[in-house]
Amino acid sequence: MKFSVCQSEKNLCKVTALYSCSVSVSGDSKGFIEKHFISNGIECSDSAVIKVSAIFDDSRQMTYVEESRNLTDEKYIINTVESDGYVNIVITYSGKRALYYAVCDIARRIKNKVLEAGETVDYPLFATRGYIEGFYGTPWNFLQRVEMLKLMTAHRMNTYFYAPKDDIYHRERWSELYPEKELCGLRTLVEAAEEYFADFWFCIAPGLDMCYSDEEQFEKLVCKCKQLYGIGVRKFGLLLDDIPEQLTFDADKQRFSEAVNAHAFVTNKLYDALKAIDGKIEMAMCPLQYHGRGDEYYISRIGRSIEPSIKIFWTGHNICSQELTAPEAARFIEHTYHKPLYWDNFPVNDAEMFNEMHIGYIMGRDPELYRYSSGLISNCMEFFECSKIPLLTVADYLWNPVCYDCDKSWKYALKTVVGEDWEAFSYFAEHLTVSCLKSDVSPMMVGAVVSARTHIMTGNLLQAAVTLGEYVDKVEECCELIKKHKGEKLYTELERWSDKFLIFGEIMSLCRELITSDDTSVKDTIEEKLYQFIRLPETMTDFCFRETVEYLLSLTKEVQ
Ligand code: LTM
Repeated sequence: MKFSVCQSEKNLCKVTALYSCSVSVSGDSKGFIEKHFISNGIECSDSAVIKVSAIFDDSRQMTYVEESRNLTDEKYIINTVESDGYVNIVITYSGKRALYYAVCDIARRIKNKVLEAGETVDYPLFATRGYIEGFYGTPWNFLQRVEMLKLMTAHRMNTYFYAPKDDIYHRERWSELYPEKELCGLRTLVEAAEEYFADFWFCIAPGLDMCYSDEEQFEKLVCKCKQLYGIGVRKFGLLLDDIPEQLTFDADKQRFSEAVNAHAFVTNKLYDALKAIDGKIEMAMCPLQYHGRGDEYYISRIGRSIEPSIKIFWTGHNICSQELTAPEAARFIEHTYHKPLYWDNFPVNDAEMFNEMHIGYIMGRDPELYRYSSGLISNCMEFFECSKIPLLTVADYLWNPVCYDCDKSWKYALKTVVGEDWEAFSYFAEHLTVSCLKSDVSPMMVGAVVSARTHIMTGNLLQAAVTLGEYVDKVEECCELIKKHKGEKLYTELERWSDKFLIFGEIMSLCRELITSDDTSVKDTIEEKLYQFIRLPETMTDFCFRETVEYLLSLTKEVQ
């Protein structure tokens, strides 16, 4: 069955009253609403033109989502009426999280000047929507983690998994308790997650050296979880990815014979131990085999052996899957008796992907996936600022995968992260969308060079120079922007790629010149710059860039 729209919108029309980034709040939830308006950059004053109030309603119509047959506390209605120069907004909400989302939603509409009169009913389709710090590389710091929580929850994600591979206390020295300093950082994070209505999951990865049959080691595992429980953690992930495929200890070999039996044993045992501490604790696990068809021996056996309420991570057909489809998820369910919790390896760019920068948008995820999964968690890049761009598109997809529009979402993400210069920046960004999801990139450049080549082939060199020139002007503007912002956080993370892009810009400018000139020094400089460009390992631009430059060089050879 196909849905055209999930949420409903009635009689919407653009509000015409004068905009200012200020609202006047009344009613029981005044303090709560004001706090979150302010944290979203909206001022609150009693005399503002936009008046906001809220009504709580947890009746069935406010808590039930028909498409997913789920009850939720995230559904809200925004009613906006414009009269006598005032705009009255009434929020009806089913839970505090829904009210928080409604306030963030209204704040966004005010800031982007897209406030509309009428009624909007809104709710998510994916139940679990979030991201995981699960990459290899330098972990984010605690300030960054809080900042990301704020940004992503304001865009209606509800989950964060803490699992940095290079936090030594998460993996390598899993059996040791966190020292006070790190524990204090984690406590701040747990508190921030609570403040922004996110579920915080602490993950532990003992599989590199744990002897599963050793009671003492198991006690250490529980002890570590208790330490985290002490600072407010109520959700735990046991990660068994990227560990030896065979059992290493004789005691384990004798007792379990196969790794899968040991993994099921330790998962269930930890689950029981955590439940004994607090019945409300929830658990997720990442199996040793976390990608594939979903019907293989290991994954079927682990799924059938562990408690049904333990969530199982799954990255799809591949470690980094180009597509995640509903039929594949259905097969996983059939064989494991669990809905997959997608660990989506996008935008992560660690390991052999280190020359790629993934600031594109999410795509290739089935719009119906929410029906066959318990949710989707996006694995981030160690590049904190850059991760915000793809993650914002993931947030959009997860809230409403049926209506997700990747171009619109990407533009919004660029605007939000880059600011007013986002359009100029997009001339650089479009070259950085190569990933396991997407191989065709640089659409603006491809359009310009294809059209310029057509003019050259029909003998219209002047028109070719004009066509290419329009694009080159934009690239030059973009290069100036990159130079101007050098040293800023986002641009520093991008430096390896922007250095290469600046050479690209120089080559493009010279190519424009070459079309109408027969100066051999231009040609020599292009050859030199192209050599520099090619030698840099960073992945950038569609292959037709090099092909076009070489074509132009060969062409002038003939002319001379
Ligand atoms: O994907 C999983 C479950 N584990 C690791 C991640 O930690 C890593 O970031 C990604 C991408 O390299 N691949 C993995 O196998």
